[in-house]
Amino acid sequence: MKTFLVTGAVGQIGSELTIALRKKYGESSVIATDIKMPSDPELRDSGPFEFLDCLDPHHITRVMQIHKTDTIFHLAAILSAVGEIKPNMAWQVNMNGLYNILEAARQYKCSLFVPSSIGAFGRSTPLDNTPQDTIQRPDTMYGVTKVAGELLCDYYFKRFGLDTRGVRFPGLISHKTEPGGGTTDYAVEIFYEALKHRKYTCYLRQDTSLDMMYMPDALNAMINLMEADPANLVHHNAFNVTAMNFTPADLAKEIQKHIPEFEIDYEIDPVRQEIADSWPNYMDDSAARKEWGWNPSYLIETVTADMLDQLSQRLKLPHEQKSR
Ligand code: NAD
Ligand code: AKB
Repeated sequence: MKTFLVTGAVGQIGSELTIALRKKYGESSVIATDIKMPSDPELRDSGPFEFLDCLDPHHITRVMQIHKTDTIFHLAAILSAVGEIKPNMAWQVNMNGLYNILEAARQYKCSLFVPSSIGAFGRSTPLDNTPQDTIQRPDTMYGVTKVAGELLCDYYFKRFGLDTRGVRFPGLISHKTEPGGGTTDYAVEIFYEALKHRKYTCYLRQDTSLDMMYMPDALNAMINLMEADPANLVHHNAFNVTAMNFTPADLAKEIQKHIPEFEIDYEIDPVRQEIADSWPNYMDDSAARKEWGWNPSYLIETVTADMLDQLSQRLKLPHEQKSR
């Protein structure tokens, strides 16, 4: 029986990945870890949880030894917008935390999944149909740590034969756990505000095009890549993956199909707008499709319908406020 360890398991991705792994591989096989205790009862009660700071290398190896870990999903990180407010913390967690995890994975011969991001690109990257292998000179601390992380994971694969794998995720949309301080968070916030107030003030310009993905597709990407036959992988880390791209105006229009009175206006946050303008409009993800069969299911129409449906049930909004 394989044992999985998830760092940052209380975050937007980890809270759903942990449950998905427990459903697939068994509840006791997945050790959720974070520096925050889980408040979601499903996450808290469905399997083991360990308090684990990825900045403490001895604690990482102790937890791995106790649980005889085979595979790590390393999700502990500081996202782009918070990273610009706290660049020092972003460096500490995203670089030193990753280094500690790589060393522990090397010591215990584990497979390791590490997500990168569209944030690993910058203004000098071709922003349309962004190639898999291209110029990467990001302007943010988040981006700097993501590029360095991609290179470090490739180094451990080439130098030590460590089975490191990863993708460059776009903005992720989900209804379970709210995002942790990124530039793409508007694409989640907008659904809460549409249901609660019929109005949303967006911090990005209406024509800001960014790649996006619904969480079920992101979970499949992580699990399928880790299960892929290594003989088929030309790349190992930082596969471009995307499912759709849209602007805030496109998403508002889609929401209006369900809530006709919904209104959007714009109050631009210069920091997040600057970041978004330096990220791809849309990426070429053909390497992921070819090497391990990446094939997303959700588009803007299906994401919008499902987000409104799931959130209106969970938020227990009065019936007349539910999406139609
Ligand atoms: P999140 O902010 O929601 O969660 C991160 C978790 O890490 C939090 O629960 C936090 O408590 C934990 N953490 C912070 N410092 C820690 C430390 N020192 N030790 C242990 N845990 C610590 O982030 P997320 O959205 O779930 O992102 C997970 C990964 O996926 C990150 O590497 C992120 O860059 C990447 N990613 C996310 C997105 C997205 O849209 N969510 C897109 C691209 C890439
Ligand atoms: C962020 O906006 O920081 C994340 C990401 C795309 O990496 N959602």
